[in-house]
Amino acid sequence: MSANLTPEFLAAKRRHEQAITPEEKLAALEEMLSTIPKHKATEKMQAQIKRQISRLRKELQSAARKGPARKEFYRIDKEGAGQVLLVGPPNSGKSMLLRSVSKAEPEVAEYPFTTRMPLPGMARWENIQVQLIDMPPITEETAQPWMFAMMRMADGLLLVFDMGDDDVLEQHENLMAVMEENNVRIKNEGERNFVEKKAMCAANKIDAPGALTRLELFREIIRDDIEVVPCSALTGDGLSTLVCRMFFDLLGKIRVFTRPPGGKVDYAQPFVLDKGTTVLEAAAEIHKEIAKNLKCARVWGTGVFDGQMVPRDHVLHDGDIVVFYT
Ligand SMILES: Nc1nc2c(ncn2[C@@H]2O[C@H](COP(=O)(O)OP(=O)(O)O)[C@@H](O)[C@H]2O)c(=O)[nH]1
Ligand SMILES: [Mg+2]
Repeated sequence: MSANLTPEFLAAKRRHEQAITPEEKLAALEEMLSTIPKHKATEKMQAQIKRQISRLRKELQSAARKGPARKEFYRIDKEGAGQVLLVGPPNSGKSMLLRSVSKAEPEVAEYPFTTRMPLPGMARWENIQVQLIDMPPITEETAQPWMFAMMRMADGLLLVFDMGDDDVLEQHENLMAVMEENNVRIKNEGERNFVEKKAMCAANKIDAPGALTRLELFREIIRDDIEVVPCSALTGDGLSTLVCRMFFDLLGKIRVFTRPPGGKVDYAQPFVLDKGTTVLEAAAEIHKEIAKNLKCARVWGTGVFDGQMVPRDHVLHDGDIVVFYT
């Protein structure tokens, strides 16, 4: 049965799909109702639109009763080695990336603006854990203050771009412009005058036709201090590298293991520390009492011979095993 939907109706329907606020959705639904051809074939649809309208009106009324509209604000408690926000244009594969590296199940779809709210998931690789937060797309039209507030709270940003899209260079330029307008800058080791965030880039959809050529062009325009990791959320290529690089480079972490004198090392339970942490600082992070009474330590790992006695200011490396003596 053909419903003979008009272009006006289809345009309103598209607006509804892309609407983010309840007000925008309501306006689009009302337009859909007024433009839908009124005949037998569309009765079901008409009824459905009416139901959606009345539900939204109710929602808006009860929100209004609760006083002046509260500014949207989200706070997601940090877990794992650090919190990394997935930032990018619509459809670059942010949600699919999160699905592929964690147990979180954000909606993935080929139309834009599927994601409306931040959604966390834990990316795991071996004993590494990084908290990722899926976000709505960031564009001139959709940017909202809460998105930049979340960027400021995060430990790092993962810029996700679509190497399958011919517009990727323009999308990159737009994203940088919108972030700049909202006072979020990407950290440059040389510049110190701004509130800045560290960022890395996932060059996603590397499986798509022509992606490798676009990747070359993309590398030419992206700031050269931003690490680019080619990957595919679809095939899984590059994802373990991505999680590792986020841990070591973006968050700047290392894993250190301790062993009670005479005991065994538990490799599943690393202590996650900042790069550059000394033996004394590590002791303080692990247990205040140990640091207070620390006499010396032995280290197995990088730059030492096995079990070497080291001073308290010895800098630890990823994978080091430390035995503290108090
Ligand atoms: N070929 C390919 N398609 C992908 C990849 N990642 C995501 N997609 C597709 O791109 C579309 C948008 O994905 P989604 O995760 O919803 O994008 P988001 O808007 O950035 O969250 C969906 O149709 C996905 O199936 C990828 O690595 N390769
Ligand atoms: Mg999404």
